[in-house]
Amino acid sequence: MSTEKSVPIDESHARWMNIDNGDGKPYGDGRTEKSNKPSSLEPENTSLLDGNIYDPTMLANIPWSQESQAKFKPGISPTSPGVGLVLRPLRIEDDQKGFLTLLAMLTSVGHVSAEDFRNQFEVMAMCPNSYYVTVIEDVEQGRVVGCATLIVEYKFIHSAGTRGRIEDVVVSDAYRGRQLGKLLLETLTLMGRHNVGCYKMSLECKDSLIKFYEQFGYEKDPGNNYLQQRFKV
Ligand code: 16G
Repeated sequence: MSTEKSVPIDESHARWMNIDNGDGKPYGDGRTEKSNKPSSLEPENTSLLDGNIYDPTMLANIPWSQESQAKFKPGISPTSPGVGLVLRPLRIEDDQKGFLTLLAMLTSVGHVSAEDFRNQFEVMAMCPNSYYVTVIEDVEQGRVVGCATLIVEYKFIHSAGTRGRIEDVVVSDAYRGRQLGKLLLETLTLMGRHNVGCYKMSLECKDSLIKFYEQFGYEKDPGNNYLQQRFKV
């Protein structure tokens, strides 16, 4: 996996994007009329990434060093997250495995139909190398018990660099104490830094969680603030 700043578009994503769409330009973020969607995004073609939101080999290629390993007692890793557990990209059927219920432990999920889930999944999957929605599944239970997302933004600044954001980190209450939040954070931070080549990574969190995120190198940026406004949708 490349550690260069510019992220190569892997072949499967190039096919998702249908880059060769006639005018030589890639499609946008997919929020276009259905008729404008590349044919590779039609439901029968969701198998291009075999139902995954991103290429699972990304996870096998994370440089899990001694330093990372030292943070976990007992030792776990992206490829070995614990007995009966698998760490993997979000899959198109994960709404059936409690993914949305898990997110509801973080914030309001609202009404998301099966079609809404699928549409949103496909929009994300066709943005190349951008939405690394990652889950931990309890395979025996067939339930998603933890999740976190690395979102990559493409910039003109910083030598046309990339910035990573960690979003929507949740571990089911029943699985607390198994280092799963730590595992997700270490995995996605390494992925953003080494595999994607982000020049910066950031996240938003409550005061009570600052200590937790500091373990992975995140720190307050004195003089900079997080501003927001909210809209009724
Ligand atoms: C937290 C999450 C953020 C999520 C937000 C939802 C992390 C690191 N931060 O800030 O990703 O989007 O909560 O809260 O997981 P909201 O519904 O109030 O925006």
